Amino acid sequence: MKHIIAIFLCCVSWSLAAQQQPPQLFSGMDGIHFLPDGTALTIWGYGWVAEGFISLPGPLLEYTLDEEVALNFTNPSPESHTIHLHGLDVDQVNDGVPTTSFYIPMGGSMVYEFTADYPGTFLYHCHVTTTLHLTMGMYGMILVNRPDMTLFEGGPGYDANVPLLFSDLEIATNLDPVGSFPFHDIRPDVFMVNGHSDDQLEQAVNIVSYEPGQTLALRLGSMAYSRVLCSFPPELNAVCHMSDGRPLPETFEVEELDIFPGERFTVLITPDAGWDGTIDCAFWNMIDHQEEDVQSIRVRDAALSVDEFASRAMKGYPNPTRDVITYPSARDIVVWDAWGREVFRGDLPDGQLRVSDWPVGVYMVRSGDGPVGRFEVAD
Ligand SMILES: [Cu+2]
Repeated sequence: MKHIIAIFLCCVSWSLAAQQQPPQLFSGMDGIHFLPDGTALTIWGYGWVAEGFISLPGPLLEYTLDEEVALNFTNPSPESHTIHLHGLDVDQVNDGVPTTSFYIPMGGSMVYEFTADYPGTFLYHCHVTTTLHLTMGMYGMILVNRPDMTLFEGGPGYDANVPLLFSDLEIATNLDPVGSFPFHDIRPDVFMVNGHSDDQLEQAVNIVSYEPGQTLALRLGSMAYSRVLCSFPPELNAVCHMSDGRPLPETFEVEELDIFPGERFTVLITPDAGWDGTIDCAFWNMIDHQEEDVQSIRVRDAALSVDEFASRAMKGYPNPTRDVITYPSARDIVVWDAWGREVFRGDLPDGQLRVSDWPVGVYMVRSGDGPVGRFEVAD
């Protein structure tokens, strides 16, 4: 349930903020992304100005059907960027393709304006030297929701959205973007769902939880270089209703779903009570058709106990925190801030990390060579 609650909270706080002043997105080229082993990798990407850091993927942008959207964007980074609104029916000047509209140069700001006139699952990405800027991390997902929680007019209802954005990157490119040419040599070696891989997907916050009888709308989209093949176990009762932001003429029960770069699908699942399993997503290289990796999205009944699966995650309590966070393992602790700067290294004799004078933000923590976790210092 935590995952779903987090999504709801995100929507609520966004819409409250929108009534006062629209939030502002920024682009940056000095972001940090943590691989499952804790290695910090440079990324380019998007973040909220109010939060001040770049996330991978970029922030989820959620709008209500028929909303007149004013997407504020500013670019303090040293190169030009744009926001291409992939799949949305916007006019040419707001489409973010620089050759037919405009670049946002270093120090520039712009408002992208459009009407959210179709419900569905969409994507956004930078359209400047697209191949490079994409693999560096400049992308995110857009949802346009109907207020009555149906997928489209006359369509089925659902209880919550579950955004699932597939992507990949090549470590060598992120370490040396200038040396990435020619682009067709880029061969991804990190494969992600919502920016997470491997053990990170097992952590509680990334598990898709459901209450028996609930119907979840999986919002699947791909920003990967790879072809992504997802397998849906029959216990999920998965039915595909939408493709690329439009209702399908005929729905179909999903066992396997191929998602090619830039595609989106909306799949409703109503999992059987008590089920705990995975949607396995295979990443296939598009050039030589080799299967490179499988990432597993855990789906589980919210009533099942939490401890059995979260043991590999570095979990502290409470999270978010303002004063102290307590960890079960207390030796050889390293903490980084959202910019990848090491802010703590050492043991915690009483298991307690004191953060009362730390800036508000997201931090990564690792114990020895063991599990990696993430916590938030809140206001
Ligand atoms: Cu860019």
